[in-house]
Amino acid sequence: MSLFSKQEHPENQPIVTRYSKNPILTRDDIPYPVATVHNAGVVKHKGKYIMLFRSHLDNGRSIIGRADSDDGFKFKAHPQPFLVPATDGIFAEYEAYGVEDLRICPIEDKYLLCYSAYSRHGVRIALAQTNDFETVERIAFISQADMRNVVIFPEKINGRYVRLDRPHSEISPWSIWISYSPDLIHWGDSKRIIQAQTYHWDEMKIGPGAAPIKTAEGWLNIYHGVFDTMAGAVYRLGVALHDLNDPSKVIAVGDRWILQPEAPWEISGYVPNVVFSCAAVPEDDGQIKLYWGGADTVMCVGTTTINRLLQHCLNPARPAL
Ligand code: BMA
Repeated sequence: MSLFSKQEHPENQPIVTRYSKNPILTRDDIPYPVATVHNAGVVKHKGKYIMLFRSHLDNGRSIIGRADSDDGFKFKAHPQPFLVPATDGIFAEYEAYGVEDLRICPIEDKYLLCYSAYSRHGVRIALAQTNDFETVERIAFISQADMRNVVIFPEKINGRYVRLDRPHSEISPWSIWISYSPDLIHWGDSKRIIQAQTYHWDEMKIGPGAAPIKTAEGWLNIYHGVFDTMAGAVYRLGVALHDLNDPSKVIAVGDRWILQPEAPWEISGYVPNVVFSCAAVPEDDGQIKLYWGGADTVMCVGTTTINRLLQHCLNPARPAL
């Protein structure tokens, strides 16, 4: 049977199976005062799952905490936050309103951390790195404002670092762009590669979610898409497939979402009707653990497989642009 045949993709089964004990981390699990736990980066490091989650404080600004797990489902939070806004220098200037939605990208012998830095100047992306999740080194801001949702590919492609990002535009809907860098600091050759689709579940805006996952068929890009309704925006997740050697070439974008708000803690909370992902952890057997924030309030996990997502991208696909 072909990898992408319809038979392997029964319409009536969920693409992502929610973990039965969701939510897996809430503010009640955090040993310091926070209002929410959501939009976490997660990675497998030395056999353990490390989660770097966002929390709103009760002044409405965000910090990043850390929780660890042996199985990827049951997490224990550390007693202290992992990353809070810097207190001096250029980072203090641009992080003053908080740090949000951190993505972890394993590359070479380290982990790159990309997060949204908020300040009176707007939102831009900061790059930091760690080897062990004990010490963090801030490196640089890698965008101007207004930019969010940067994910870096886990290996260099044709000698350059590659990222997906989401600049803001008043003229066209927020879209997914690609950019390249020789050194992680200077980025260019930018190009818009996937746009929101009119009168579609992702018609209002789209943005990168989890760091891309390498498969034999291409790079899987799990992204978020937003639809505006009379009752407010609904955040869902979808998936696209990019060419392995030239990820600016989009092979397919799945026409349908892979996850939408359905559980009570996804439908109601700090911001209702939101599933928002910053992380997916591929396992050696082709399984994927997908992590998402529910209603900007709690952390959730579900499982899917590489094959399932590949099939979904093509059955049926929608235009990328
Ligand atoms: C986006 C970001 C995310 C958030 C989402 C839903 O614009 O702020 O961090 O999860 O809205 O509120």
